[in-house]
Amino acid sequence: TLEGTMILSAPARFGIVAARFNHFIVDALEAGCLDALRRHGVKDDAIAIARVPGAFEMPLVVQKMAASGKYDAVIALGAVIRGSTPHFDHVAGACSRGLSGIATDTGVPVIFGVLTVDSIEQAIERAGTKAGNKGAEAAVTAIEMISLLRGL
Ligand code: INI
Repeated sequence: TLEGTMILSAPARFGIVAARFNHFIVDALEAGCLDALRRHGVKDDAIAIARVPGAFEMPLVVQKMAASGKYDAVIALGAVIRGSTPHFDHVAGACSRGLSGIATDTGVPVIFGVLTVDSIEQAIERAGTKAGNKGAEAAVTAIEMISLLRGL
């Protein structure tokens, strides 16, 4: 059985792409992500954070980071919150579609830490309150994927 662990046997470098839109939520995801990486032994100089205007802009920057060869995993952090128009569907769809092929194209794990929710309350629940912190989960998922890929 080939399985990743949550322990990095050798140092790894992480790219984080964080959206400014809904920054109240995304800042909490980023804090959770950084906290989890640091508590798994990742040093600050092994983490680069790129900020993009919104989730729609994420795929291009994630793709550039993943293809650069500088990172062992790239974590996308954002929050797309449904409004009263179809805008949500375009932004969330473009973001998830755009991100989905990057890992297989580049061989670098891309972690989807983008909330797609119906309300601000649901976003808050997933950004460090009763449903945990999806940014922290994304960090641990990145570590697991790096570990798994190293063992294949
Ligand atoms: N961007 C988000 O990251 N989350 C949202 O909820 C959102 N909504 O709902 O509009 C959003 N829109 C901005 C979009 O990502 C682009 O930055 C913008 O359209 C410019 O291309």
